[in-house]
Amino acid sequence: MVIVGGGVHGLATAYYLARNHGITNVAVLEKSYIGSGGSGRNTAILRSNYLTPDGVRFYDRSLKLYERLAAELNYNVMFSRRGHLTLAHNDSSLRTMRWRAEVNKASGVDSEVIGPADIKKLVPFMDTSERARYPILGALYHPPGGIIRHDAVVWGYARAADAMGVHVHQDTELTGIDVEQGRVTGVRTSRGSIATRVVVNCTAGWSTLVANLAGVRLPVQTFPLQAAVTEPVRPFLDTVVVSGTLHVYVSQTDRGELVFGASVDPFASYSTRGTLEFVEGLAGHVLQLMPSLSTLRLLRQWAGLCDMTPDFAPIMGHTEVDGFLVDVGWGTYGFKAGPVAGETMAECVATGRTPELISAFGLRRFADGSLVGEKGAAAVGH
Ligand code: PYC
Repeated sequence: MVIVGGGVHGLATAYYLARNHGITNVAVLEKSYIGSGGSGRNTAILRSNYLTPDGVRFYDRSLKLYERLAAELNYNVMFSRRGHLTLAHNDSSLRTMRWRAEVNKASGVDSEVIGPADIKKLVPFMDTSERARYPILGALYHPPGGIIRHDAVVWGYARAADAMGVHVHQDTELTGIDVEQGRVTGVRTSRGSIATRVVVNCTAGWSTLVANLAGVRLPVQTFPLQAAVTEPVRPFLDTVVVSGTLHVYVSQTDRGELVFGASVDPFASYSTRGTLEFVEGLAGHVLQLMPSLSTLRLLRQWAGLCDMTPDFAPIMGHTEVDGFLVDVGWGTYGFKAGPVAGETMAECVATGRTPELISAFGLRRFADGSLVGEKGAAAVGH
């Protein structure tokens, strides 16, 4: 079978096909180098504190797979459980945090709403006083959340899949998908053709273009999401902090750098260039939250592409073309879903059945009107 996209989703799908189902006749096609797309362009935040029961169960499984990934792959992916705080600066976000906490707890996921005094204990340098320009009323605290080394995740899955016989073809662009009488028969690439009955679209940014090659239309729009990193400083922040109201999230890596992100860019585009407008907005918001960071220098910035669906939940599973499957539409949630997406897509391909964990995420839901509604769990505004 052929997997399109050599990011964490494609490589994890190949790995679980081989490991869980003994299927090793698999080619992963990557038009650039592995991890060059969204997998290498995110802020590596892991969490499962979602809003819908479908989302919570799904991301909880991913977090559990991430927690044991280093041991499983025998590769140091630098998983670091930090605790994850989503700040509420007004009554309506506090209400959403309470809602999320209850849905999380009902699914056995550790999350609770805490007040300013407890936030201060977790992040002592944050201004939790009522004098702040945007006073903090409370936060959703999610102890299992954390960060990981995203490149290592990609390399670990690729190495393990390769060791089981999967072929990873870098610098190989998909140029066509052959469909005869409603079923996939092969693919064409910049380096030759492959006869196959199964193609899995695990791309981000290009997911609609790849689907078009099979004649499948996806309800997806692509937006850049920018991020930036500072020079390294002594460790002082061991929690992931998110403020949806101020459009900012921040964590400190093991190297001491602060990694920041904000909202998606306001225009649909395939651009992965950083903009001055983004850094100016980011700096303003960060300093409203943490004024003491004003002397830090930004080292670099980057952008990844986010494929947004109408309900902010992914599109996974079979399509109307027999043998053409999709694992797309991840918006700003893709990296943290890599392991569970790989595990469930592999099961879907190997058994021909849709696993319960992804049954809510099928493409048909847009025709049926049974949407999932995961926008309230976004780290920042869209
Ligand atoms: O969902 O945690 C998140 C996130 C952070 C950055 C982009 N998405």
